[in-house]
Amino acid sequence: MNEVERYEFDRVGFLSVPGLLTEEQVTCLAAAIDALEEEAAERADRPPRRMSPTGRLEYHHNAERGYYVNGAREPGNTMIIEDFFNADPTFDLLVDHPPTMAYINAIVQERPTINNSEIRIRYPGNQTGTHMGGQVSVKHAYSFNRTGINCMMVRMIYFVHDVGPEDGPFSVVPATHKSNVPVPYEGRNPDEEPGMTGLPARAGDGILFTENLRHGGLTNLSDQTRKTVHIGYGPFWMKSQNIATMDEEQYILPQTFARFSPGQRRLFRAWPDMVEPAPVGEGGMG
Ligand SMILES: O=C(O)CCC(=O)C(=O)O
Repeated sequence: MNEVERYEFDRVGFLSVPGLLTEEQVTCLAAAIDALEEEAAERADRPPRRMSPTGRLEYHHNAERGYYVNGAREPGNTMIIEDFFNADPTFDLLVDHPPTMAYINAIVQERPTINNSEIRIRYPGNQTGTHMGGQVSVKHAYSFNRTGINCMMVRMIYFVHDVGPEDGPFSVVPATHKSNVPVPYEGRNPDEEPGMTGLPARAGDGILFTENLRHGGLTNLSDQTRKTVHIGYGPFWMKSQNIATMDEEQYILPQTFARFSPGQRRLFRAWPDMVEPAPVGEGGMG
């Protein structure tokens, strides 16, 4: 994260990152998302089902492929596929992805881990209601201290096709990560909320934001389905922030963990790094 990016992220609470993915990565990810959408859409309303720990949403659980899906493939609706890392090794390229980690390490001061993984598929007519903004919860806090920017949960969104102003862009109310008073507006319609700004993006771009920022997704007015990958990060002690497994351990199948590199595994280790005791006779335990 360079000086300008740091300034802008602190000032407005988000950062557009052009060309975060290579063309080849975009092609592979787009194909993997399409394949998973096909399967998940067929199963989304079938058993086995699980109510989220928050008690608000019910998911289909594919235990074999290790994902949860909510929603439906139909106009006006969204389908959200959580824990997609388990379903296809293609997504491994996003785990310990060096350009992404350079940003995450610059804004999360404690050792960061991945706490959220969702593919959002937003069909024509759909919108994402506005949420967050200001001092909502400790888990999402934004602050600045002597070391610099100090975020709790943050997210990176990856774009695998262009999303224009009419295509249901991700949207934010800039600078609300520093709000001190509750949002005074009724309802959660992002198209109507004062200050809500759509952020168009190109295939390969990323958008980084603090969860403390008020955000949502404008109505998809086009006939193109919007498909994006969202990955959340935070300090190592934060449990899953996926809705289906909220505040539980991250849901990573043994076979997924087995194929990860040591660096990738560390991003799912929700405990502190071991501190080696000083050897006897060197002023430590002797
Ligand atoms: O992209 C959207 O439609 C909304 C995304 C969102 O709310 C999130 O990633 O937290």
